[in-house]
Amino acid sequence: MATGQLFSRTTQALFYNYKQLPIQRMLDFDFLCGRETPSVAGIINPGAEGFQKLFFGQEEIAIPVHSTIEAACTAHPTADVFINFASFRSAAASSMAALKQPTIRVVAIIAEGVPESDTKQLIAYARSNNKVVIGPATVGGIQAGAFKIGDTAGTIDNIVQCKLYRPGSVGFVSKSGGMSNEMYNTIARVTDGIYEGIAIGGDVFPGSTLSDHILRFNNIPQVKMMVVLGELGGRDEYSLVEALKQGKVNKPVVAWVSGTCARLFKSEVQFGHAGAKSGGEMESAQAKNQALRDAGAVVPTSYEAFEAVIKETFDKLVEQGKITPVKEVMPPQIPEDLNNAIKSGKVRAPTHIISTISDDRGEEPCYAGVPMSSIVERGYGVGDVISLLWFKRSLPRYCTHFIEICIMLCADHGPCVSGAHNTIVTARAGKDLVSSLVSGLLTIGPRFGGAIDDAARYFKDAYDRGLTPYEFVESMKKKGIRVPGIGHRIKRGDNRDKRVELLQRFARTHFPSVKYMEYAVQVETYTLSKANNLVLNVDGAIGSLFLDLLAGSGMFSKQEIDEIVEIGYLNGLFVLARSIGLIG
Ligand code: Q5B
Repeated sequence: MATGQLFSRTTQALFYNYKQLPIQRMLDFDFLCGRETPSVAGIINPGAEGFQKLFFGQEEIAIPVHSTIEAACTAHPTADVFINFASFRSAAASSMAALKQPTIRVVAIIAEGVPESDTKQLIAYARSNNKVVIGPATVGGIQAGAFKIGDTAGTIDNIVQCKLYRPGSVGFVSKSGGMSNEMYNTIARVTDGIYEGIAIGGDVFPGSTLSDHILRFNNIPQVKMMVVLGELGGRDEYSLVEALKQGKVNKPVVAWVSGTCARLFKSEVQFGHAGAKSGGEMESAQAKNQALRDAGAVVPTSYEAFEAVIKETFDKLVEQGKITPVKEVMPPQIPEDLNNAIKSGKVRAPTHIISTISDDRGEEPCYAGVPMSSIVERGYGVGDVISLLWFKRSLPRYCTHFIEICIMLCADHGPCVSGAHNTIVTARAGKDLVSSLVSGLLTIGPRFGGAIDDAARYFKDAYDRGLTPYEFVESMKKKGIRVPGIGHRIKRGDNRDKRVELLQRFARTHFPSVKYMEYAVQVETYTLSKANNLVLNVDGAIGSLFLDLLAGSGMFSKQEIDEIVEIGYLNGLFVLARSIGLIG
């Protein structure tokens, strides 16, 4: 890298603390400039490791994330700029750790409020080790067309407007980061643009000074003139005055020290920055402007006249043949982020999923249109929630009560049934709750708990077709299909399943009609004549009673009932219920 140059088109940085937006802005700037490699080589996110997906133009790239500064520097030995987005509490320690890495050459500290004693130590270490600190309390800096620190120069629109995607002839340094954005605009309007711009930060003790950068710019052949924006407070501008007096700067310097309005106040005023307060006459904007003028800088009479003198100086250099204004190039278009484009109404995108039951777009989630607060205020139970989320309607209380009874009765059936057995074995093998639960749930099928839907299907078909229990059972036998909902390994005709009895009692009391259940009982009477274990089991009881619920409640059309039975919702009741026992 040439003397004086801090950055180039191949400079790469390590970014401390994962901040998606400024990193993406750096990568967007890279793309705008036509860089071949991303300017962020790695991210340091204390305690985290892996990758972060970001865009480089239209392409998605994975930037490595490291948990320590040391690991990042080892992994990316050519990344020599450290961009520190740590808070003011940890910025000093992490900056010192970075400065101590042999591969790191420049450290930019963004945080405001870093203790002055810490900054002084950083400055001392950096100077004695020939390293550069930019900041603290800065937005950073930019080399046009080459490299940008974090949020410098703001949005892509602003960067394009200020022509920062290609180098111009002006070296710019200011204390204020916010004002540097303003100045990039001003300079782009009246010159061929910025070559490099640095905001040194508003603290009393900046890591590098206005004169450090002016002297550096003086050694960069592409920089033909310099613009300085100082501010009241501190004596930094006087080191520039000294450099000018000693003839160390041989390119035109246009300067303005802002804060001349301070004299309008009766007492001392602290402006935005920690360092922006005049400690005495020497530190006033007026005194510093005069000193710079006396030392040979071009100093306007007011900030308003700053633009005109920058233009005059630039035009003179063009006339003298010292500047050949750069040829304009068209930067590429940065693809817009989908979310932003949608927000601004520029594009529309189809949704991936449509949910007709849940809606979390408003202030509170809704279940089938019923806000959660109503669910609580109306004293709804689990049965009501199931009725909303599975059946998209509020069913009468006797229906939702029936659903709750099904869940309560099927919650457990001893440790030896397939699901419980598997869950217990999995848990004893040391697996976690979810794995143990799932291993049990996966046993639910036609022979264990998963016969409710088939029971509903076959009982409905047989009843609706007017088959006698005999015709139904024998036709099933011919097909080699066991009647779903009939048969149990333990229960017998003389040792009925209590659950079945309880469900039947409830339905006979509350349901307007139990025709399907009565049909199932007739089927059971016939199968029991064949073998004593061919009882109506709990799956068969729930399956047939749910047909009665759907048909008798008057809340479902015939088509909807056919659809529910065909799709198969009802095994879900057993899954839900048995999860309670398996988790226990
Ligand atoms: N036979 C349940 O079998 C069981 C027949 C049949 C006509 C039938 C069996 C069956 C249909 C599926 C069903 C849900 C596997 C069960 C549940 C929840 C649970 C579980 C728990 C809980 C029992 C002996 C003879 C053979 C067969 C004939 C059997 N079933 N004929 N229709 N349905 N049912 N599943 O006792 O002439 O000797 O060849 O598949 O409804 O899962 O507690 O464990 O809460 O956890 O082993 O209650 O019925 O009888 O297979 O040796 O058959 O009966 O054809 O005749 P078994 P098998 P044959 S409730």
